[in-house]
Order: sequence, then C-alpha cells, then structure tokens
Amino acid sequence: MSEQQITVRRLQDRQGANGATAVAHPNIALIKYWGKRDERLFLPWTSSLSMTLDIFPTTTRVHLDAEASDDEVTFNGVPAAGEERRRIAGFLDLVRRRAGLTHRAVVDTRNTVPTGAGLASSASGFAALAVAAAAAYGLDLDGTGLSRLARRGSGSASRSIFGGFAVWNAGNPTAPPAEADLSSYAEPVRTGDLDPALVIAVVNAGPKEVSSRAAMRRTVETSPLFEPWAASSRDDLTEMRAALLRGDLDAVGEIAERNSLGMHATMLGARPAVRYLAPASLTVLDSVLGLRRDGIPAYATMDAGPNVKVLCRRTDADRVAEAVRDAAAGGTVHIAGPGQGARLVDAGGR
Ligand code: 2P0
Repeated sequence: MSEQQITVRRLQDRQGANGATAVAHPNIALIKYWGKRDERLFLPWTSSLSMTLDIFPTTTRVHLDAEASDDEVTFNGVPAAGEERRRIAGFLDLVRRRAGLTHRAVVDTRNTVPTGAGLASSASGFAALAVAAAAAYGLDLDGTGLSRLARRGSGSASRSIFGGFAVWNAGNPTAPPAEADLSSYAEPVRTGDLDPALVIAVVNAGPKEVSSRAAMRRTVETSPLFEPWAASSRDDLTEMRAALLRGDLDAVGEIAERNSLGMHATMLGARPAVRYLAPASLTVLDSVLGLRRDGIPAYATMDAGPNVKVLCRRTDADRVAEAVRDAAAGGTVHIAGPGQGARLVDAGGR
C-alpha cells in the first residue's frame, strides 16, 4: 500500500468515508467587489459587503478517488468542460497542495439557481466546494480559513461562507502579497434590528457577453473613473456598517444603490465600455423610484448583468415584487431573505 493510500485510509477512519457534501447560498453585494490588485491570489482593491440569500442553494459533493488519474466534475449531472472544469481542477490543486495529498476527486455539483439568473453562482459554487473539499481532503479550517480558501476560487465566494451580512476585508494593501493573503477574508457583520428582503428581477436570462473577471480587469486597467469609485466605496463601507448597526434600512438602501450605480459608471468609463444594464434594467430602476415616491422604501443594486435586486422591508416584499414584475415585463421575480452560511451536510459523502 502506498503512503498516499495509507493517508486516505486514515481520512476514512476519521470521517467514515473519503468524501464530504456541503451546501452554500449565493450572496448579493451591497458594497461591491470590482477589481483585483492581485489576480493570482484574488486580492481585491476594496473591501465589499453582502447579504447571503436563503434561496438558490448549491450542493456539492467531493469524493476522493485514489485510482483516478484526473478529476471528474459534473454540474447538474452534466460533465464540466473547458474553463469551468479548469477552474475547479485548479482549485482542487490548491487544496491538494495544502493537504499534502495528490488524490484526484469526483465533484458533483447541483445548482438550483435558474440558468442565467445573474446571481453569482460562482459564489455559492466555490463556497460549497471549499467546505466540501476541505473536509474531504482532511484540512481543518475555521470560518476565516474557509473564507480565504473560497476566495481563491472566486472572490465573492469568500462572503458566502457566512450567513446574513458579511464583509470581505481587502487585506493590508501595502503588505507583500503572501502577508496580504492572510488578512483578506470575510467575517460576519453586526446589524441592528433589520428585517430585509431582496426582490430579484430577472429581466434577461441570457449569458453575459463579457465575464465579470474580464470586465473588472478592463475596468481597473482602462477606466479613469475606477480610482475615484474605489475611494468612495471605502467611505460607503464605513457608512454602510454604521447604517446596518443602527438598523436603518433607508440608509442601507441609499448607500447600496449609489455604490452599485457608481460601479456601473466605472465600467461605462472603461475602454471599450462594459455595459451590463439593458433597457429593461432601467425600466425596473424607474419602478423602484416609483415605489419610493409612493412611500415604500425600496433600493436597487445591479451586478455583472442586466438583472436588478431590490432591497426592501420583508413586510413590503410582496408589494415590491408586484411593481417590479410589471416593470420587468416577461421576466421572473424571486423574493429572498438573509440565509445561512456554507456548511457541511454530510461528512460521509458516498
Ligand atoms: C460582487 N461581483 O461584489 C461583484 C459585483 C459582480 C458585481 O463578485 O473573478 O465571480 O471569480 O473573483 O466573484 C462577480 O465576481 O469574480 C462579483 P472572480 P466574481 O458580488
């Protein structure tokens, strides 16, 4: 028996089997992450803050296979290929290096996000993968360690490790990368009395033309608006933390809306411009203004796609959903509340 096989046997003894299953939910940023200062380590230019959702979970099973010569990855039962597969295998390499193991894995991911819903499925995807892979390979990581690990798969995944509201710290910007790597992770944010909902209007379920990764790189490299937005986003975060602590939904919404519109402005300033907002997105934005004129606190935030998420009180969510549904003619609308962080649901995994 090789040394590797003995190690896996030891893992099996500890866990009952050489696999693990984890569940994670997507998150929506109220203070956006847009731009990396280190692409290899996924170190962002600015800190970001999000709400983890209670809908659209991703369930991922990672199972070590001592006999396999390559990783096997399936998404909703379909074998992954190309860039998607390369990203997962690269992430598993990182876990293997840390665990001191070379075993390949069988990864089975089930995603419940409607196709093209514009909800970062990479956030729930890499958060679930980080938790399942860490357990399957025997890494003993706390929330901070899991968040740092998930970050290396997709920046926004660092935040889905935690439930409710979470802030992803950019980490020390003047430190050498290896040191900054240790200080860039998400953690829960303290909030006052809030009963928030995010109403998600899917106005266009088609695939995006430019990936967020490529778009943020182009923005950082070419947009003259990027630096001013990054500076204002740091101020927004300070104000956002205070507003959350006060339980001041209006202030939270106002800051989130301006932060998102500012991010889209930086993209429009890129050369060539990156434009994710579609005519239907603007129609939904108009409906949000209409709700506010009618005295309903509702605030919009948009990500790397045309879909719009509207922050409101849970008690107003049905009314907001109705207004948004009318505006997003033909689109679908979903209501989400704050959800749980990523967690292991089965350390047996078979
Ligand atoms: C966010 N987005 O804060 C921002 C706002 C989209 C717009 O995080 O390159 O998929 O894998 O780190 O995390 C989307 O970017 O990018 C994103 P990578 P990711 O939610």
